Amino acid sequence: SLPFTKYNRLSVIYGYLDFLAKKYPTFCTVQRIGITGLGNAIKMLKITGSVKPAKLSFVIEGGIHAREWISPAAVTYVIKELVENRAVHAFAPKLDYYIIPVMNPDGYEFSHTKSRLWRKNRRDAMSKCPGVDLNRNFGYMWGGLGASDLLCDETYRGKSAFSEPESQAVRNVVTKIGNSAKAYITFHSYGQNILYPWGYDAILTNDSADLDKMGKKMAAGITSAGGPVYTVGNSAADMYAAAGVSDDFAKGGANIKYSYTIELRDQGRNGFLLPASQIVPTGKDAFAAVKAMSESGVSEL
Ligand code: 0X9
Ligand code: ZN
Repeated sequence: SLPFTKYNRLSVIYGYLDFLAKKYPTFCTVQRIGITGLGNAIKMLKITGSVKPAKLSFVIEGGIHAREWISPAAVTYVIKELVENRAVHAFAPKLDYYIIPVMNPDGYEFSHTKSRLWRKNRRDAMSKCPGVDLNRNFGYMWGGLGASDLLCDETYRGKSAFSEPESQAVRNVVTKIGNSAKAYITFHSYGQNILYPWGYDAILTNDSADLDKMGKKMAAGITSAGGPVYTVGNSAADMYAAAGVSDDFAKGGANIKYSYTIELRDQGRNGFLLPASQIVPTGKDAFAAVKAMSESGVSEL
């Protein structure tokens, strides 16, 4: 029902979410969790587990960076597997999934229509330097390393923590779910890395051994499904320090234990311009990671 042979525009992705909610009303609902500066809805699909009330919740978010087209595509593929292939009933009846495939709709559309390598949102679209890096705008250690206070920079953090409707929307979802939230995955590209907090500096959490173990389970799930090697490690150590990222907020601000950034394919050969022929294979990587987490001990906590 959704073509995974090409990168779909926002309206097509949203149409798919609405279609699922209509076709599977007993366990799929679409919510508008926010509205962007340019008036686009920020939509979330909630997939409810068959055992009610579900004990645990997973939050999955994609498309925070406009040009990383594989992220919304892979997250949409995960949705397809969970819903249409009934994976959700098979391995995760006790889980509720809250999935936001395109967190930055204004930027995503701009990268399709005007500027392919756009990263930020489109705040002050008419100004000389529009846009806030939404992955520097979250309110945990906001304003630290790797987060610029200069409007024109690619990593501009915004005027204040949670100044943007997109980050506010995600914060509100996470806060509303509360204690049942056990996992948070934000999908990006590229690099093939599974990264865990902290991202604001090369400091490990007290439970980093648990996060490392689960990260390795996800990486093993990906290779078992036929995918490539994904590295596992601390965000700031394996990549670079960046403050105000969404998974740091999920971990430190919302107390979600298993919080990760996953950088999808590839390793730089195509970079952000990953060919559409890679959508299905990369979607399989993402699904294998979600599945590994869903099947793990998390569900028994
Ligand atoms: O810089 C980012 O926001 C992420 N990389 S990307 O190339 N997709 O823009 C990395 C976020 C992971 N966290 C840290 N490295 N601190
Ligand atoms: Zn990114």
